[in-house]
Amino acid sequence: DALEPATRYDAVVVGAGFAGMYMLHRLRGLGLTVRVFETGDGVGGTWYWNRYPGARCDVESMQYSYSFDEELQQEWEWSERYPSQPEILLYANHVADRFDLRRDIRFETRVTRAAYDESANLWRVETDRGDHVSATYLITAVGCLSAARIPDFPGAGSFRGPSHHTGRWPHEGVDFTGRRVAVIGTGSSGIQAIPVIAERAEHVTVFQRTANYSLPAWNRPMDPEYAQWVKANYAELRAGMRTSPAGVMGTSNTASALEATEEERLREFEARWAKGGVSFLGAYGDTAIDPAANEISAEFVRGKIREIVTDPRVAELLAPKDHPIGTKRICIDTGYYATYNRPNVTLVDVRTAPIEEITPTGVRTADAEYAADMIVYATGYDAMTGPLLGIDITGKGGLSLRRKWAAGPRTYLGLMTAGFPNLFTITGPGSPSVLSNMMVSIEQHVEWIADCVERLRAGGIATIDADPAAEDAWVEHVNEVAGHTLYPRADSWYLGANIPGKPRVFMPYVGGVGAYRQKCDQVAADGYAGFVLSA
Ligand code: NA7
Repeated sequence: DALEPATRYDAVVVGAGFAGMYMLHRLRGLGLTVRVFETGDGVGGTWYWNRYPGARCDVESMQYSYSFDEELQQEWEWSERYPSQPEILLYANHVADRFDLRRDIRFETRVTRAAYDESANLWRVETDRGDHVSATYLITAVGCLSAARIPDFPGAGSFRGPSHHTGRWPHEGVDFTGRRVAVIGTGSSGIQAIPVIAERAEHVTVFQRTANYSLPAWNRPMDPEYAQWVKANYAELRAGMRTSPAGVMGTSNTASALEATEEERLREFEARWAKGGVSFLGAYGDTAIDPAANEISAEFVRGKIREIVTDPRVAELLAPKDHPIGTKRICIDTGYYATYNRPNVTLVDVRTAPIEEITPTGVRTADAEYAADMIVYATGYDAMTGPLLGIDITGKGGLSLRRKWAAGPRTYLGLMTAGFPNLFTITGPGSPSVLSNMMVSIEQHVEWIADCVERLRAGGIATIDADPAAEDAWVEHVNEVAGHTLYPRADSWYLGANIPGKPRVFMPYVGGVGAYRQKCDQVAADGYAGFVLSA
């Protein structure tokens, strides 16, 4: 190997969000030399980039944190029921300090290429800063919603005012005072940002293509007694989360909505609505699989929207009708629907009259022009595959990942893709990741990968690769399980439907994090069944 020793690592990790940080910590614990590359100038990933007003996690604070270190989980104090972006970023930085992570992270550096060198059994990694390093293991921790996307609106470059994507928000913040703000997009990001922007801006025009279901967060200061109770019972509670369907606390009923009486349903729905957050979706066991059962939940939420929003025309526009509830990632809001009762907020339906162009002074749709001083793009991401395919990755025999995944991503367990030995993808497509509490999924993947690396090294195994047959079977299984649910009925980013030309493939695994963990553990216990190991 002609490379200098300083450019040779046991492992390269791409990304310093929660996945990359923990991966670094675990690999160090095994005595490996590790280099992490991170595009941002700090840790935190999603929470580093998403600094838009109102940005908040939709998983509760006490559940959205690492569980791997007892002292860490006992010492950290969350101030609210749902954690705000600034507080999660503080937490990420606290973890980086506590485990002295930064010394192995190269910031402001994007990995551009990674090629597997078969003769040396090494990954050759290049960055936009001219680094050339090599590593036995390449581990991507690039996130699932990190490739921000602004639709290709004609004239976007001509707009005279500032425009910002929610996922690339300026660090110095944005002053909305006296501004007329156009917000495009009503997914989680738009739904969180709009109420906060509306409090400050002169006027907000919201451009909605698809109405989304949003549930109230009822966010509030952390109840210290509750926090104490959770901390005292963390071991048991975390164990429950790991084996649950979505990696969160709380109870999901298995009963059918169709078998309950109207009165029973109302009681159940009202109780869960009053509790707040995702618990509403757990009211009945058939919400995600039976259209009629789903419609009952959906109609309850529409009823709430009609109660909250005073203008019936606006309420009807906000009431989602074209996809089953839960088939696009559910939104959790603070005052979203009520915001439309403000005199300075206008809702524009761009389903019937699409945006045709951005002009120097605003947004022009098929039937009107709306003046704006600023545009906020809450238009989402090239989810799951975007960040991976953003890197030019080539495996065995020069096979490029972009070519291999041209018809959609193919992985075994979302952990590896055949033909790319020793390349692990944390929360990759084919894993439950985005359908779960990310922290739980991240920890599971990191621990599985660390374990695997440890066993490979102990056993003198040079490479691990997915067996193409096992990969085919897994891809088929992921598809089949999704096909038993209502998920494929929505044009969601789970399906790549938000990106023109992206193959329509259901990417996450809907089987649940508990069942998935069991499967991964079984595979490892069986000597990595479905993987090919070579000495
Ligand atoms: P999402 O959920 O992908 O939302 C993007 C929004 O932008 C959604 O309402 C889109 O409408 C809208 N959009 C996208 N392109 C257009 C065009 N061309 N015209 C009009 N409207 C458009 O992204 P978020 O950032 O809100 O949330 C991402 C995830 O982060 C979320 O699921 C949580 O897990 C956290 P569409 O629905 O496609 O009609």
